[in-house]
Amino acid sequence: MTDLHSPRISIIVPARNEAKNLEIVLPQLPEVHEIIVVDGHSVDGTAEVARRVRPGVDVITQTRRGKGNALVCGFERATGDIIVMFDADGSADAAEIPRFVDALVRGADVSKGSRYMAGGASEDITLHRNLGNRMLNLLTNALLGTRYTDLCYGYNAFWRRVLPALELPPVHLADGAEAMAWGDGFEIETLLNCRFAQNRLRVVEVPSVELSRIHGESNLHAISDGLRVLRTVLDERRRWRTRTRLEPALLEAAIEPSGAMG
Ligand SMILES: Nc1nc2c(ncn2[C@@H]2O[C@H](COP(=O)(O)OP(=O)(O)OP(=O)(O)O)[C@@H](O)[C@H]2O)c(=O)[nH]1
Ligand SMILES: [Mg+2]
Repeated sequence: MTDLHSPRISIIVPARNEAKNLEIVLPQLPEVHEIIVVDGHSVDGTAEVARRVRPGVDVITQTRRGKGNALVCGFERATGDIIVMFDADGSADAAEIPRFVDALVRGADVSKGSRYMAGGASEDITLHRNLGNRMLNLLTNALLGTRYTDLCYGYNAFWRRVLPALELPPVHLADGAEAMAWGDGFEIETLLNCRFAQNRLRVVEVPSVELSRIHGESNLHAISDGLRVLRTVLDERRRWRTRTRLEPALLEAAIEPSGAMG
């Protein structure tokens, strides 16, 4: 059986007005190294409910807005070896956590949930969003040379040691701005997947069944958030190309004899 204590696991739960769902979801989580709820300035008592139903939970408030910023705040706070991204609305099944951890312990850098591989499914997705997701998967794989089956899915896990290589948006911006930065929104999963690939990390997809949100409404706006995902893929492709082109040039500069500098 999977040992959920070694390596140490940090479960990060982004939550914006999810008090009613957290009452059900948090007690279902296994005993692990730490559970971090990242509150998105909720007005429904999310933070208080989290502390009441799961004593010992670490509740922090995100620095800006958006699910992406919430996750990065949670990643920074985490002290475990493995980070598990876990939605607060009841759509992620806690019983699948060992599956994600297993893949990591067996050698993956990242274990990525997929609703579209054999054994995966979604009870929560609409026809339009399903179609949009499939198109974004195809396009991304064609542009980036990846083989993801579920680019935008939020249930994933990875070793915390890979974080610095991902260069995610800082939780505190130099100018102290509170407006959303790129990566702060629902494009975060896509951004992560692109950066995993850019860093040539070993990503193993694991089948996952997305359950229905229990209470409340989605924060996602299919069209505008779909466009953010699309822009992310295009930006990341450009970033990737620039970086690959830069590398040999930098290397040449580094080996240039010092006398040549004049
Ligand atoms: N802290 C924080 N959490 C957020 C924010 N936006 C979304 N979340 C959380 O991120 C998770 C996923 O958001 P959802 O609104 O369920 O989006 P979704 O899963 O794409 O949409 P549905 O499938 O309809 O539920 C939930 O736990 C939300 O509470 C935010 O701005 N801040
Ligand atoms: Mg959801």
